[in-house]
Amino acid sequence: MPELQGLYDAVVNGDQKAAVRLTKEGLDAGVEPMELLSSYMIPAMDEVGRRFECEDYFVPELLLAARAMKGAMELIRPLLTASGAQPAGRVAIGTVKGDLHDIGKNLVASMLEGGGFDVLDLGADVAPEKFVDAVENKKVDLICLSALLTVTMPSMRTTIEALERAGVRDKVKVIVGGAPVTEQFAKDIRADGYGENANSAVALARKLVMAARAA
Ligand code: B1M
Repeated sequence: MPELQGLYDAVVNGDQKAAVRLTKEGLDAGVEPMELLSSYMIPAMDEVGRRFECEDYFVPELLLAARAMKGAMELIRPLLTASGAQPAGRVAIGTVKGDLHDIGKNLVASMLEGGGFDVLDLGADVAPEKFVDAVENKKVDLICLSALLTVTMPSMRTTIEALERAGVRDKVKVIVGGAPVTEQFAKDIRADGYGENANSAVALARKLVMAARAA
């Protein structure tokens, strides 16, 4: 069994090569992909955030850590995605306008794919009109909005307002998530739900899409 604490250290230290090597070793030794993510990689990103807050780390260190995380995620992502014969629903996902954080959003997208959803990933810094376009032209059942900054949370509200103005709000369910987002905030902006993490986002997506189909 590889020394998995090294994976935590590799992400904290922004050492992409080591992160990729240790992830591969862990997977080869039969460690579950979710175990690598939730016990080592996500706690490592939390530690990076903590160091940034107390000014031990600055933006370059955040970027290196993100690069290490993304390198390791490239090995994990295909294992989270499964090809269901019948899609559970069609989802458009994106990080809202002004916000460049995409690691959590990518993780939610992979888990949704793994849960059998057909996922249209709109990327990061996504303008409200792009979500409106996805409802009007791509026939999505569900929109997933991610935000990591308190200053970009209002873009979630703006996106929902844009859907309302375009007259398509009742054609789609909207769920929101990301570290600063709360259940109460989701209610305040008239979202249909809040996902605390990638797993709960998939469970909620399934529940909402099934309820909409049954209605
Ligand atoms: Co930024 N950053 N960052 N950053 N960054 C945070 C978010 C911060 C908390 C760090 C800190 O101060 N402790 C802080 C935000 C403070 C705040 O607003 N409350 C911060 C800041 C301030 C900034 C800048 C402003 C820094 C600067 O320039 N001075 C700047 C903003 C740029 C911008 O977006 N306009 C900035 C930039 C960056 C980088 C680009 C360098 C890099 C991002 C690279 C990338 O994503 N491609 C970065 C990083 C890496 C972080 C931290 C360290 C890690 C984020 C991460 O990837 N976490 C972060 C500190 C932290 O989170 N601890 C920080 C791992 C990821 C798996 O978790 O994204 O939370 P997360 O996703 C989770 C859940 O939240 C949830 O599921 C996921 C899995 O459980 N989830 C959903 C997410 N979306 C969901 C959607 C759902 C449901 C669940 O349904 C739709």
